[in-house]
Amino acid sequence: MTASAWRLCVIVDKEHLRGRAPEEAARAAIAGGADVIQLRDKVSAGAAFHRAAVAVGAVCRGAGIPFIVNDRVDIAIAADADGAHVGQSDLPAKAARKLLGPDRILGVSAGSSDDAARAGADGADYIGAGPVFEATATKPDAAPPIGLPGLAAICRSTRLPVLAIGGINAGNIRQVFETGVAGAAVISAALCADDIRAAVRDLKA
Ligand code: TZP
Ligand code: MG
Repeated sequence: MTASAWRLCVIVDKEHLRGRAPEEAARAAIAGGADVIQLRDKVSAGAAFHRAAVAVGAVCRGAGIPFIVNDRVDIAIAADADGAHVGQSDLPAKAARKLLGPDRILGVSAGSSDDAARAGADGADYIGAGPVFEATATKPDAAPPIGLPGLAAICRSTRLPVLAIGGINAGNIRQVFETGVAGAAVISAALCADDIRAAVRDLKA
């Protein structure tokens, strides 16, 4: 499945697991209908991040769902993930592409059409666009929200599939999809729920 077919990406974020194992959260998200899983860990040392990547990767592979590692291209490759996702202040997209090779998937965050154009030229397969809505506690360093008009502008400016991110929940996801995005990515709307599977099912519906 290429990124253009991803409707819902669930980001399994170490800081929002509420005591659950990352692979357990991934399994529940997949059961609810997640099309792709991304593992994000801003706090652990490399050993723990790698361990989690291997465990989540095994769950995704077993379910036939693509698995992406956030930030750490080295861990994505070592854990044999399907790809990596880098932000504007991470390893530059061109360098990430060089390490990933032509076949692994590269996602790049963009807050503007200029960012998206550069990402495309540097080898991105998809754009993570946002934050769309007011930053949640999941990303304290998030830039100001681009809003639905900003998201629509990015969608119009690129031929790459766009995954919207930032403050997306079951109450606003319909509007998000009206902008022309290929899909949406969520952290809290899935992970902060008591029942991840049910929350993801609601988002998907
Ligand atoms: N990048 C832009 S906003 C964001 C990231 C990783 C956080 C998204 O988390 P949530 O809880 O879905 O708003
Ligand atoms: Mg990053």
